[in-house]
Amino acid sequence: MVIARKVETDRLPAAVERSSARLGLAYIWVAYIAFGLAALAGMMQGMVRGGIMELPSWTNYYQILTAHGVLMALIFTTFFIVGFLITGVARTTGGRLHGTALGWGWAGWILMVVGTMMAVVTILRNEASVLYTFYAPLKASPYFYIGAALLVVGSWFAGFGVFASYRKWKREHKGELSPLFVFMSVTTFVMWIIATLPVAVEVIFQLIPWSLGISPTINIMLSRTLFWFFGHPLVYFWLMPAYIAWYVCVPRIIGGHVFSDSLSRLAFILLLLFSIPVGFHHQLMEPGISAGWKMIHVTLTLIVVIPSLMTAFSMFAVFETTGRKKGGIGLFGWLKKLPWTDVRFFAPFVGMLFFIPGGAGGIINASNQINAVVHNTIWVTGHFHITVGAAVALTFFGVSFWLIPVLTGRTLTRTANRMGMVQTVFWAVGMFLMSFAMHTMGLQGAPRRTDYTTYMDHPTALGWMDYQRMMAFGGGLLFVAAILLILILLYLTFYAPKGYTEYPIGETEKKQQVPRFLERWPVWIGLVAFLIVMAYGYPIMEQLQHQAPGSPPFKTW
Ligand code: HAS
Ligand code: CU
Repeated sequence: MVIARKVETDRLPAAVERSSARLGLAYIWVAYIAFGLAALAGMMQGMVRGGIMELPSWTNYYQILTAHGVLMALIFTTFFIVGFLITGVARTTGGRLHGTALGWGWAGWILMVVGTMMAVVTILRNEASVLYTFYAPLKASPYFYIGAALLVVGSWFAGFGVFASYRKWKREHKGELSPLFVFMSVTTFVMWIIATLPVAVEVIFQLIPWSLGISPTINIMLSRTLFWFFGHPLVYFWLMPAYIAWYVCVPRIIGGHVFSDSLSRLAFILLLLFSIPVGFHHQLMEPGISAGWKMIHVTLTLIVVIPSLMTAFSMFAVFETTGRKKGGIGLFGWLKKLPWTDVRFFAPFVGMLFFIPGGAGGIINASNQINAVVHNTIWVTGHFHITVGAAVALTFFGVSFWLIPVLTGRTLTRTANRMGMVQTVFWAVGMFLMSFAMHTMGLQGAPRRTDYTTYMDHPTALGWMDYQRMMAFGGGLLFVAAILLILILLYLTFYAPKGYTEYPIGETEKKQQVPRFLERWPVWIGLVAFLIVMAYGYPIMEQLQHQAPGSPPFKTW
């Protein structure tokens, strides 16, 4: 295991040059500040719902739940993703971002920080307990929505920085295939920019005027449709960077090779095409959308599962071929040869394990009739804690353990590595217990997004209490893991020994022929547009034409 290669590599230049590293670090640290606050809120929620603790009178469950969801799902993820992708693009396009890309990167960071502050302050002032989906007719202060819009626009700027680097690289390497990491980052941002347009429309034309009192009512159906038009690709915006780490970084960390360049690119193109036209799988139980359109979205949802199955296949292939090359024999001998004590591998690997039930749960959710059983129950909360909260989050932690040392010119010491392993185990056990309890209670009908209640001591609800306590216990472990993580990352930022750390970028074993059409952006973007118009055009037109009476705003807290 090569973790601290201080002595022999001291003279190597840093993988990412300083000005780019500083930008990356600025993104990563905002991400982890949000993460720390979100973890605290999460732990309190678990305790409250488990009946273990009561909140002081100046706050309430829904305020804390909103803080947790917004900080974790929207702020931590977006900042981390930009920090990771932008530095990876720097690393694979010559070690640095040029002036234009850096400019976009910093402009994006400033907008995102301002947006974050606006959203967080309104939540803290108890003016925005609308949860992270900010569903109408719950009404937040207009500053909350403006903050959310700035966060999104800032992330577009970061995307423009990635595009600028890509364009420059292409100009300087005429006729060559772009590096895999860059290709995947460009795909992720193209998907993200297209997917955030509908939520921008919702926020700018519906929520803000309504929240300001300019328009007295809101078309609820339309606002929810526009939200999920964005909301599903949002979860793939979290997943795709984790996949980049799996496809590109993990093979290098374990001393293997990227399984197939073409397959990896094809998986990303499929994610670009099919992440977006599927939002109705979040609205299967809603009136106002006819069954036929729901059916089309369900079918497309099952198609977007395919690139994930391709990813599972590739990762198994990488693990097995690498393990066998290292001398693993028999049916499972190769497993023993994987670097189990290297947290850079261990954390994302545990994430992958979580994604097996996570993906299966997703397919359950998407199955129209079964959705009636699980929708709006705490099962769904269980589902997204093992997808984004485990598969994605553990991968991001695993990346942080090497990315922060790369950016600060320090090394991941043996002790830090060991602490990282402990942290991973705490996170995994906490998440397992919590999400197991959530899935089980959800099947018994326990609703999501509710404060502590025994429903007037109804026997069914009393039967959930053991699971609620299990959830709270899991949440406690997660909080311990979060504190430990932040301590390790502080150490890696400020105190770890100086030295060279590798930015792991895997390559294929032999040069592979990659079909050029995979990089024909106009074709793919045209196809995305076609799929979107096909899946959403008619239903949105209908929602505009046959409007139910609009709703005035509600402040329920
Ligand atoms: Fe989901 C609700 C359907 C994936 C996140 N999802 C949510 C919500 C969130 C979320 C946040 O159809 C709640 C939103 C809210 O607040 O209301 N989801 C799916 C489907 C998939 C899926 C079909 N979801 C995700 C991912 C997420 C995420 C990824 C975050 C990152 N989801 C739904 C539906 C709902 C929903 C409904 C609405 C429910 C309702 O009624 O409200 C699929 O894309 C999943 C495909 C994945 C796989 C797994 C592949 C496995 C891999 C690991 C391989 C492991 C290895 C380990 C290699 C098929 C890649 C090797 C092991 C060795 C032993 C060697
Ligand atoms: Cu979805």
